[in-house]
Amino acid sequence: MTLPIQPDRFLSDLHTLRGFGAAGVGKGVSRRAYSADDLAARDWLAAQMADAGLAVQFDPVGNLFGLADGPSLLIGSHSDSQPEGGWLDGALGVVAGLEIARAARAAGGPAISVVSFQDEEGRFGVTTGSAIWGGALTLGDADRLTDYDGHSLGQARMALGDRAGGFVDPARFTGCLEMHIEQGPVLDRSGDRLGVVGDIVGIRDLRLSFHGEQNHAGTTPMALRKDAFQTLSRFNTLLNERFRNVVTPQTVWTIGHVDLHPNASSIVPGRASLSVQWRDGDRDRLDRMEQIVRDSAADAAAETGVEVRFGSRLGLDPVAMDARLAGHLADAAEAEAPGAWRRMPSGALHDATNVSRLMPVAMLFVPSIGGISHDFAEDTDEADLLTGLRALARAAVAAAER
Ligand code: HGY
Ligand code: MN
Ligand code: MN
Repeated sequence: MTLPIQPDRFLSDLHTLRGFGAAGVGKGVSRRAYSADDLAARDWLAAQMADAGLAVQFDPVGNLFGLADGPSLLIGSHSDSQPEGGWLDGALGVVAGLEIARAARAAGGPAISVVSFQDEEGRFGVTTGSAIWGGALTLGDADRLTDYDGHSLGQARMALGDRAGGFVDPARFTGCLEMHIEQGPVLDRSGDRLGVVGDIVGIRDLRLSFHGEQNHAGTTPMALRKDAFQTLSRFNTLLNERFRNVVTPQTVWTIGHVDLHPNASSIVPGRASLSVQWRDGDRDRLDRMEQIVRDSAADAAAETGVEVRFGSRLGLDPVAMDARLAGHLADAAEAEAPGAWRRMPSGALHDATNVSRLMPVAMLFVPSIGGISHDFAEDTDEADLLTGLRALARAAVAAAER
């Protein structure tokens, strides 16, 4: 059976969703979890789900479900964004789920439910909303996580108001499919139109801070300084040197957030707060890297006479996708893009990692132009968005038939 998906409606909905938090140049968005734009986007999605005949349910963290009656296949992703994000990261998978659920209902089956997870982009944690639903993170621990402005998740989710209901029972779903932009260069460079994900890498994300001595930048002799930025710089040098013996060409690590205090040109910085994140497909390597991070921070602090403090540390282990569901995606990819698709790992994290603790799950990728994502410039050719939608719909029918 072929579902009566409507490409124009799907593209129109993607553009409408992009209007919530539209920012920057091109098609960029800024729709941080729990912001007014995020909640407005969720309310709009909830209305589309209701129009599609799905029962709308927000859970206590703001994960939004559109539920079909009885056992169903779950399709979705997330609708929050990075501070400078693209219009497709997460949104593509949610809107594709919505379109397939609508088409399936019009066709009289199969039963498809839709989800938009909350805070996948880690304002507070790492894939926070699905991590809580999947059991990787307790709601109590999550509530204590803070963003870079010091707001806690517990405070932020009060903005849900009376939207918040109970958690959805995962047992009602037979499995889950997530479509996503690749967010990397592999498909764009190879010319393949689709990617079927085999594994998703693991991640560790650690916050730490160096505490030195704030002082006058003109009068404080170099030998007497406790400069938190110099410690940070030394830490980064040690890290890159020491990682060399442990990493593979696929391993990645990033110091993506730095807050220097008080951040003024005539003041020796007294404090540097930062995030260190690393990703790899091998759990043991992730653990060995963590030891190097902690040792390098301690050594850099000792060499420069400052104190190091370690803060929250979050992590998700590498996971494999379900072979049966990935097989349906591979069959669908071959049908929609004959000879122009590949199996590949995911270097980005996805809600699918957490959902895999609850049910079989698999992922489909479409190309990212220039391999660019987590940037306003992120985009994908319309033809590729539609090839992805058709393949996902085809796989959903096959998965529901078992
Ligand atoms: O960072 C990630 O991999 C995801 O896009 N949140
Ligand atoms: Mn995403
Ligand atoms: Mn992302």
